Amino acid sequence: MTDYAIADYTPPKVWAWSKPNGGQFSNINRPVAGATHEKVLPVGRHPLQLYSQGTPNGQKVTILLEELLALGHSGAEYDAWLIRIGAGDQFGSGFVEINPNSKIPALVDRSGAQPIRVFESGAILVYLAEKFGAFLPSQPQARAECLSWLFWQMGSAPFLGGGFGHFYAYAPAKIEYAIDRYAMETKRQLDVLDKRLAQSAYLAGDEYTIADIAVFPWYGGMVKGWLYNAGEFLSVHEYKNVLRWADTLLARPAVVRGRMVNRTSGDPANQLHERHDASDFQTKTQDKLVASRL
Ligand SMILES: N[C@@H](CCC(=O)N[C@@H](CS)C(=O)NCC(=O)O)C(=O)O
Repeated sequence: MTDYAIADYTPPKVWAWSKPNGGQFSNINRPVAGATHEKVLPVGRHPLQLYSQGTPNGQKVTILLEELLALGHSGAEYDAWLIRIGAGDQFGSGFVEINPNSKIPALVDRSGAQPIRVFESGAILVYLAEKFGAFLPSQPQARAECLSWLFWQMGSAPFLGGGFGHFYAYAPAKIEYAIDRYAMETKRQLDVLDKRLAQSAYLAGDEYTIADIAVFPWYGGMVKGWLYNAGEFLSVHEYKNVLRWADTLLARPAVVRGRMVNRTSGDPANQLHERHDASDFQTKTQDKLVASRL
């Protein structure tokens, strides 16, 4: 027996896709993979072509690209094209060719003889860090620590986003059992990070790495109260080391720029829907584009 109020549901013998589930994003959820329509992806002039949206998963890649450019790696110049996931752009044939999983972010490196596609944000971060020899330590212990936290993020964030965020903010009903389960797990994960960041400045040790870049948009965003309007609910002020670390990252201009790229929500001054040139941050944010049309 349980104390939770849970609606009765007896699963049928075989599940069938009979109706949209009613949650936010139910219009793009399907039980099958593959393209729904023909759509060739645009290609810009830079060596790297990014197809993404400025969600936490998308921000990881744009933050790293901006950090690489800030270090002077001109080979990291990129075109960032907007894939509007709410409109189903991730199911266009061109996008599915570069990511059969139909999720942003996806990258094509056109700097060599043959284009190289990379999907999954963790794979993209490792690919770029190795290509430019930056933000991924070479010393075995620091490298192992960096990759451990990087893969921790890949395995953990779906519980924060797909679990907690979904049931707290997006599901058509507030289900106590589900919210309780994922709030508990999200708080446990924040405590894992808080204890780690009590020991060292960054996740892999003294050095800022792709592990920090991967974890920040999710867990930094959570302690800053940016995700799901859930800061108070999860008492995020308790995670003082995570907050200190998030503020350290936020003081980096590349992090600020990376958070703006392909972003379609929030303050228009912080939304740069597409980035094709470094000057776009000054001239093409949504506030400026809208003002120039008036
Ligand atoms: N594990 C993937 C997750 C990517 C992901 O979930 N992307 C979301 C946006 S944050 C998406 O594209 N959703 C569209 C959909 O599910 O159709 C990664 O790290 O790249």
